[in-house]
Amino acid sequence: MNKTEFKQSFSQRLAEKFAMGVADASPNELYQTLGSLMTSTYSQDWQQTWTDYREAEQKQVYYFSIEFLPGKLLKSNLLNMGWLDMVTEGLAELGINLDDLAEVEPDMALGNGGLGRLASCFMDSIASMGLPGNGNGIRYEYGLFKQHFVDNYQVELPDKWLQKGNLWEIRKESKAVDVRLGGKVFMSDNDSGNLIPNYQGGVVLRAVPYDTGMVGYQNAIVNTMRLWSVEIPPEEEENYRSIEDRRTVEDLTSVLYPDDTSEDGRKLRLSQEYFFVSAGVQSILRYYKQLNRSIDTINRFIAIHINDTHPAMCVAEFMRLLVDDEQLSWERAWNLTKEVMSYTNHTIMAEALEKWPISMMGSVCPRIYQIIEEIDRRFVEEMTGVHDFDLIQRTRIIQDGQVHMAHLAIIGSHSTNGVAKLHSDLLKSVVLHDFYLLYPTRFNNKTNGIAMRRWSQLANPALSNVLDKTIGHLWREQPNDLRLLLNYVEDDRVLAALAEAKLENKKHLSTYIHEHCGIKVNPQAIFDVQIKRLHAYKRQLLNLLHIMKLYLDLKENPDLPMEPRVFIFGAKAAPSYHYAKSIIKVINEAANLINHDPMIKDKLKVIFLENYNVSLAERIIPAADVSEQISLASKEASGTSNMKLMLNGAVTIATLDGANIEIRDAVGEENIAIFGLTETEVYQYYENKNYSSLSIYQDSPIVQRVVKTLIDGTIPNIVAEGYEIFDSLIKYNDEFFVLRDFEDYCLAQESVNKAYQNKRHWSQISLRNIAHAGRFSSDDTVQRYAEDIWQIEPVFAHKNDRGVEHD
Ligand code: 9GP
Repeated sequence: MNKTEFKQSFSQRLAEKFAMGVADASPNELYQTLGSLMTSTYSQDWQQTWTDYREAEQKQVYYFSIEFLPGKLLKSNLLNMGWLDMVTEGLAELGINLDDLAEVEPDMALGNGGLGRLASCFMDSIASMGLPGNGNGIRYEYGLFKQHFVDNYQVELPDKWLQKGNLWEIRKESKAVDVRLGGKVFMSDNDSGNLIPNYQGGVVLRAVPYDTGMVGYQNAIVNTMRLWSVEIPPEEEENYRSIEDRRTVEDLTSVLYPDDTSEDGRKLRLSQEYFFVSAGVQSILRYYKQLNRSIDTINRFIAIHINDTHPAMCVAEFMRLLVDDEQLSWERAWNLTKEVMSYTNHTIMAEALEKWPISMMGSVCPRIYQIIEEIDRRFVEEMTGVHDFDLIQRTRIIQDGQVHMAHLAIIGSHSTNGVAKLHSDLLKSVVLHDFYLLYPTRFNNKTNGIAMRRWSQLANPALSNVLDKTIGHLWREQPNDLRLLLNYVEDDRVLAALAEAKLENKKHLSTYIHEHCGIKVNPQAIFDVQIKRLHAYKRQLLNLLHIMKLYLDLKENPDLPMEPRVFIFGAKAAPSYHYAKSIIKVINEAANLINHDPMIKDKLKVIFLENYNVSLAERIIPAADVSEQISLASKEASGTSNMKLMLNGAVTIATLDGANIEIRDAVGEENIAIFGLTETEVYQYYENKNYSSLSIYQDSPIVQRVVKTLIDGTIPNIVAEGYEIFDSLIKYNDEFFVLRDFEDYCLAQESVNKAYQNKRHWSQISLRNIAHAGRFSSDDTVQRYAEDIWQIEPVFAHKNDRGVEHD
């Protein structure tokens, strides 16, 4: 479609849909019109992609994830369709600003953070690499809560993202499946002497899929992200007369991560997990049976990926369908299951490695529990005599009345991977060491990656223009081409252009900050950014303590030679995570104090932006000078904001944790500020049990001075929170070694301050960071998954009527 045709089609579609012309239409009506024009255009490719996969009997991967965080799709779909420039211009000629339409789109936030965003980067990359892959998840009616600050406290409001409808999704009633929850199950012989389950009680619910096209980058491939929503089957309607009964059903896919502080919340969570697992696996088998292939070859056509432990029941559900429905022997079914399944671990934090009480699992999905018991029994039988008793007891699935989901995922699959080199090594040597002894060949590393298109081309047009002018356009398709930028590290014009692009982005962000926080910040200051979930191990507190040090230094000496700094935070705390919410309160109060202290002037500002989400990340990241990646070494599995910020030219202050290590290896020591304990030193403290935050506190006047601001009234309105945090550091021995790393962190900060004073040198460091970011493209990451784990290949060439060909 050319621009003239687009304008015609757009106006015609607007008239058909809303019976009005451009002048009368609201941004939402214009957005709906554009979206519908886009979906009707790519739906041909979507159908064709699917037909190609089926006809060629391509092996496909199904990526099961309880979280997806796509953010907004309008611009990214336009970019991938090859329409972005044409539509931007065409709309402008009609007097419409594309950005105004993009504003209207709700930010699709069906995830909490890194895990969900990674899943969405993968969806983009899988399609863009022409790989046959599908997402499988839950269509939550309410996404991640909206964060507001009231009296500087976090307050959570519901995210009604579906209120105005969702134009990207298609409800596919014909693809619905039934999922059974609760009740009891007894096994008995059928007429042919096979064991079959007899179900008593419980409920049968309808899982209805809503499919969203995952548009590949200018390759005419459109894959599917399938999200399941619960409905009452029409034939069951009469059993759900009361509003309360209906609400119990609807709750199943209503909210993301229901509060798991209560028994009911946890049960609901487990039900959600089984619901989307069962629906997804059933629909895969239904598809496979249409191919008319023997069930024995299913591993050659289907791969199922278990993203974190939440979908680990895929193992048991797949077994259920093969054994109960297809009547395969246990052994045949088990071999197939292991070949089909693979698992990624995303954290070493014990709280995220799920365990479910056997009583709860027995009541939510009794047949699945029986199957897990049998997997566990056979595991113990198989290992007995081969490995020692204690090792078997430590690795079995059912222990102390609980089902260990990570154990199920590892035992029932052929591949377990971590998400950065250090993390994968720690899995082998510490966290999952016992399993590594049992299955050494199953373990591998797949360092995370990011969808470069969203985080550079879409988020940062100013930088993209400089790159186009300097190294040509090819980097847009081949991010490794960013290395060409290294040829310009001494080129003053390029360095100045990069600095100018950064300043432009900082001005935009300053305007946003002024509009949303009422604070004026100086775009010439260092924009120092920490954006991620609020968690003690991520150590936003360390950042705050350093800010307080700067504040006290400035109060003592207002003429202190320092580059002005704006510290920017974006973070949501889990609603039931009290300590994290206290940290938010304290940062907000400190910000209020510092931002309004006339002595500090422009030298220091602290901005905590409300409601951090994908769209806000797209605003903040291009404007960042400094990227804070300061988790305690060994605790952050990978991190991905570190990659996004580096791609946008920010200089990283980092501990040697997660993917920071690979970033350091890529850019070299001189282009990153590393500080803090190494993972080995952290583990030495654990082994020797000799960490004492109190001694550090007593021995270091700086630490004392700064930590005391939590309780001595320096920061107002934080009596309870201040003591809570103070106690966590001093009385409870500082779980994440904040005080141990504090002085080293201050030195790293000082080195950044110094480096920024020489603008040319700073731009050179920034350039090197951009130039080396290409290796963190999720296109490469999914390619490695495809080759090593899923064994899937790109689809064959086909041409659509837009003339786009995939080869
Ligand atoms: O905490 C990890 C984060 O380090 C990683 O980048 C991300 C994607 O792999 O996963 C996060 N883990 C979770 O959100 C829960 O396991």
